[in-house]
Amino acid sequence: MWDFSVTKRDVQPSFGRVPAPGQRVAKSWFTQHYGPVPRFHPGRWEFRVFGATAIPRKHVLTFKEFQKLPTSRLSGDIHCVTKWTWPNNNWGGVLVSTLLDIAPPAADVTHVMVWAEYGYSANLRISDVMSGQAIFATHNHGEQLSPEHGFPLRLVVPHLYGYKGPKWVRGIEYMVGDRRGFWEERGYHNLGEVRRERRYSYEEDPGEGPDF
Ligand SMILES: Nc1nc2c(c(=O)[nH]1)N[C@H]1C(S)=C(S)[C@@H](COP(=O)(O)O)O[C@H]1N2
Ligand SMILES: [Mo]
Repeated sequence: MWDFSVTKRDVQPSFGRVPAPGQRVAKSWFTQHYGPVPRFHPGRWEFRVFGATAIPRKHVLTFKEFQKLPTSRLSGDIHCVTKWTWPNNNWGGVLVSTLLDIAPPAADVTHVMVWAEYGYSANLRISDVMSGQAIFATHNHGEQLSPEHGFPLRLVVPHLYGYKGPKWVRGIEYMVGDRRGFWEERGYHNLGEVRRERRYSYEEDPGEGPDF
């Protein structure tokens, strides 16, 4: 049983607000990524939905087609495992759940891999992206994302650490089992929930706890 007294840190029940467990609020929005910032080629850009789709075919959307998808908003922080948090965001874009409705996964899909430029990837449980708590963001506070922050498209999943939110997203793969993504293969936690401080897979895991 998860007992909050085992951690010395000040665990906030509302992890969506800062301070989240073990985090500090940054004074400016840092950029954090591996490798260079890719150039955007609108004519060549496409978004691929592939893997275990309900209808056994690939869905490929051009940038124009992607821009016609129904948009939504989502507020939520970026929490980097290195302990900075960038709060008070108002993301605009396409909810992952909207895309799941438009290009449904097969019934036995349990996980997704979100793919980005240069082969960056992050694996997520389907339950983490299903019901409107994850967004393929194009905007923050009504402004287009800058290239450094993922223009034209990035994933934001506020209840998971930042590495679960690829910048420069190019597609989603539906999976019938789990596979580790880029940072998950390199020691970052496979699940990465902020409220449970699941940062690195070699750290002692507090185990399953209550949802609050
Ligand atoms: N393509 C790509 N996306 C990425 C990363 C990366 O290395 N490559 N790093 C992740 C990490 S560790 C964090 S904390 C966030 C940071 O987002 P920001 O640079 O917009 O603040 O981006 C995530 N998305
Ligand atoms: Mo990060």
